[in-house]
Amino acid sequence: FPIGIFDSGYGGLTVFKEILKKLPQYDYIYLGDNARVPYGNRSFETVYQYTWQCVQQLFDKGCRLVVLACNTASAKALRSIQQKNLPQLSDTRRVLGVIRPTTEIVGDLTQSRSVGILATNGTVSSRSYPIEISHFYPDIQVFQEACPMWVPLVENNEHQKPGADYFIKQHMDNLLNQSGDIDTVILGCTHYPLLINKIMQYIPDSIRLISQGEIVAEKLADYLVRHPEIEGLCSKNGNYSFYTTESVEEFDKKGAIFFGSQISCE
Ligand code: DGN
Repeated sequence: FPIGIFDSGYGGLTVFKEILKKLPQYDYIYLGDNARVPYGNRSFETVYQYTWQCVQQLFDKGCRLVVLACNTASAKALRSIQQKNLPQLSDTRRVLGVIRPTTEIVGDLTQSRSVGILATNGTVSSRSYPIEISHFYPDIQVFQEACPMWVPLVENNEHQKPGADYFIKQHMDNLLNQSGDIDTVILGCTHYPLLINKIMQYIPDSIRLISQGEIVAEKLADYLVRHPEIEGLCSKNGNYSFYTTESVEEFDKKGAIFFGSQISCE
């Protein structure tokens, strides 16, 4: 069976790209819910409904393991899917998110024990990052900043233009003004790795920026080693395909910006 990768749109392609680099031997199906993106400002119930519908689509296409390569969906839908939906299914299905893998390693990265989170409104208001980090590392202080303008900047391909600087500086100032001790900042949204060069212009060199793609890929590889009963279900032909709930032409065009190479979507 292929491994499913879900995102509200294009953003998860930044994660999928790294998963493919690390684990090229498996088959994958990527699904972007571009018809209903962005999820960032939607309620818990709506994000849960949309995410579960898409996960079911991936199950219908044969996936037994699905990665929610979206922070907002991981923050607002993952727990309900794991606790409510999966136990009702007759066979083994697993759904994983991107927040847990990132929070697990943050304690190894920060010296000052002060960590910043940049994310959508939805992820910030869910408090998933501070809650998860406090489970693993009760000594770490977490400071959050929601950056609602950043996803539209990237989606409209404006993120490398001068207009983007205003919004990037504003949010970096807001985050760093919360504490002078922050030495590690997590890019807690799939779109933000595309802003990394600009973000670096507005922070001191001493601050480390963490993109999730590689971390999620690394943790997925670990997961498959630790769960041979799931790994054994995954087909290994190195094939992958893309699906969107919106325009195929648009996905091929914009998706390539996130994925870094040509896409042919269904
Ligand atoms: N993929 C979403 C996330 O990582 O939070 C960003 C896009 C969105 O739905 N707002």
